[in-house]
Amino acid sequence: MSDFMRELNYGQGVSLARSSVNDQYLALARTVRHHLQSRWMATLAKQWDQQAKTVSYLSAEYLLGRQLDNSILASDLDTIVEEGLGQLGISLSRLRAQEIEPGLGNGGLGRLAACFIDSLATMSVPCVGYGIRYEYGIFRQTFVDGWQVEHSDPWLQLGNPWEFPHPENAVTVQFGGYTEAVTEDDGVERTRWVGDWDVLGVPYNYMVPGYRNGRVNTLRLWSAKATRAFNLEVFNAGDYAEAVRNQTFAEKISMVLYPEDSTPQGKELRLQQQYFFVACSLRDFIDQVLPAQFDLHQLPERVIFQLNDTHPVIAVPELMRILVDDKGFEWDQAWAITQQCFAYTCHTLLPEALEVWPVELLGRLLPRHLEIIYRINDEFLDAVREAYPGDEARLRRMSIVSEGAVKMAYLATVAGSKVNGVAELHSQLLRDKVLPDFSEYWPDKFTNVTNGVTPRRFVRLANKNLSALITDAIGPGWVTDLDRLSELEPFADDAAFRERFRTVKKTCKTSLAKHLLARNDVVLPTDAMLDVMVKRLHEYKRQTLKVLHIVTLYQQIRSGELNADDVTPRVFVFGAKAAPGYRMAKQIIGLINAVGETVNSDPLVKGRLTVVFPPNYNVTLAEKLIPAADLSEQISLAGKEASGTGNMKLALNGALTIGTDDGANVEIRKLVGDENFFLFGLLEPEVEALFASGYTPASYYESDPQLRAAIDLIASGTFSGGDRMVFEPVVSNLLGDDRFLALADYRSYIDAQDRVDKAYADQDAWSRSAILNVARSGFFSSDRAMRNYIDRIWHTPPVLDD
Ligand code: NBG
Repeated sequence: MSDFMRELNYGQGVSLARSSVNDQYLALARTVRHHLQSRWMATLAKQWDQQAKTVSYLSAEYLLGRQLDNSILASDLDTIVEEGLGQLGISLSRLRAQEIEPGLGNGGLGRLAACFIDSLATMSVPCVGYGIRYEYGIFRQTFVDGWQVEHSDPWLQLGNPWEFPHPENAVTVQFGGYTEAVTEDDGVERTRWVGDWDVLGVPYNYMVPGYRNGRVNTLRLWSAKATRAFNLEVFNAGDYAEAVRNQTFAEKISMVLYPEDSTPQGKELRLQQQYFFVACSLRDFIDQVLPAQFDLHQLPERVIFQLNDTHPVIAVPELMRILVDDKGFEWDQAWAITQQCFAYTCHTLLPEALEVWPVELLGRLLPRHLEIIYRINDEFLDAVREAYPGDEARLRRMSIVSEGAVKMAYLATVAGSKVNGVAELHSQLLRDKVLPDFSEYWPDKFTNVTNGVTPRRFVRLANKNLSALITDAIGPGWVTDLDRLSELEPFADDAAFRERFRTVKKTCKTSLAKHLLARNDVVLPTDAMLDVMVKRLHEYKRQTLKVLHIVTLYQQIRSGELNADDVTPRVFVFGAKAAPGYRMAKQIIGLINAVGETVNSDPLVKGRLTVVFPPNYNVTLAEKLIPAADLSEQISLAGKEASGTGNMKLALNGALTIGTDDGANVEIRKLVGDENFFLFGLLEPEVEALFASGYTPASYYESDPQLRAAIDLIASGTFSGGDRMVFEPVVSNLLGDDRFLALADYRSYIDAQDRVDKAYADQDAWSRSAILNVARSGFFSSDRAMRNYIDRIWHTPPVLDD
């Protein structure tokens, strides 16, 4: 603790007596950070010595969650810290609560990136994560009268002890301008891009500690600064705003995270962000990570740039530009290298979510890159023409550039050595539906890697009680070898163990209740089934279907059809942010809150049905909520959810899933067994068939009295103070359009919920199923996902001790 006191006194410059909680938090963070720093240096030195192949993960988002706890856990300091602070009369949990989580991501895609870099560090595999240091992360959500209101997230305001700025390694990135042909000294004609304006990218390094293995990798996030921030002459002339205009203009590039999930935001600024961070990253990798004078012909032996969705795909023409224009490579040679250095992960199936950029915009912002894309496309189409002579329609379908727009997913597919989806079903549909021509042309290029989640954060840290129970039963090895959870299987049949498991669940609920009371002044009953639906708000995820279930139960009790005493007490917990511009999603948030308000205050259902919707769902809240859950709602329309990762976290924490045959649910069900999973809903081919035959949602409304009663109750204004117009958009959308087939799956969903109730009535059998869910979910570790990427795509061995 002398380290802590030194940091407090000399780092923060305060005495213990006068220190604020924030001072103490910062001092503790720096103390822990010191522990990791020597390991960080050693890891980098070892990787340098071995000139090891490195994963360069390019991702516009990293949803990291809080750093303090994870760093303490990774460096095995838990006990020392807790005891040491205790002696000083400081509570660790108070300091923990002081940390503002870096919300540099929207949802699953950003959280996945964070899980992956955690796993790579734990597996001693060299990795640099590259991304953007957004000044403002994902917006903070509050509710006003039940409606979402967004606030900026100034997460850096109180200081950030986890980052190391390196302005001396700043990179200049240019935009705009034109290209020209120049004859170089060697007499060869080359293209030169003359930019119009530029910005500086300043790197901020973050440590990514492996779990107790002495390894620390790097996450490098870029912050935009002006190259010439300040004009003294103009300032002296008195025009202060004009004097800093450049600064404002440049800094906006890394100012905010686009709060979109699954849909592209076709904004010029977004393209600027994308090019900004990949241009910085490629330059950084070549200049800083590789040795000076490195022969770039060998690049594929030293790096694989993993494209996390299409956001970083502009890196492909950027590497070509560097090789051809800056380094003087022949085009063919450069292309051969580029194709080996990239791989692409697709994270969606919604066609509207595949990024395209208008040719006009690309040409204006990145004229050289557009030329390069045209040439890549021409040569690619020549090859296709040769393979399929005379098939003009196919050429049109496969063209990277079409109708004035560049399709980034196509560019990534053409350039990547591998293309993968994120769950079996998703990869299949990606091959068959999204990129069929490409998978026919390059069958071996396509592969699957089912997502995973880090057991360190989402079990070991989030659920200390369950972790202790597991370790007690099978030893601590599961934390880095999650398959070993299978050794828990026999314990499912051990009555005493089931009892202990139930006690753990109960403890998690109590601690969640305490947390929600302090956080949101919400009272959470702890003796009911905790039925959890946490994820971004999206129509395809079908939060409305969940609402229809709640309203159905409520309606049945109100009408006397059901006796309240016969209903399984449930707490329905929602967590969801809606993209600020997504009106229907915001309507649905309003509806959930309105239903909650009515149900929670109706004495008729008191203690039976409770709706809880804490605002601002984030990683920190997830870590509290997931351990307490009994039931996991994974109810997307089949064929729409690429994978899901919340489903994995919930199963690993002993929640049973009610879900459709979609994304990774398919694999969860296969592994945990049908009898420990509540399946419902149309299968993906049935969805297709229903659309093909002409879907009429109103017919389901007409023919199912319970469904009709539920929708009528919403339409009647019961949840909106009698005002029938408030939720009219939701109702008319369901009855008139219902793109995501909520009404078609309603009956099957309600029936499955009845099965849930029956199963829950036998607590002992339920615990058995829950334990089996834990025991059989080891596959969903992100360590396994990383092994798959390494074997199938990256071929990056670990750097081990000699
Ligand atoms: C999301 C999918 C999820 C998936 C995560 C991580 C995007 C574009 N996609 O199903 O919707 O689990 O990616 O792969 O955010």
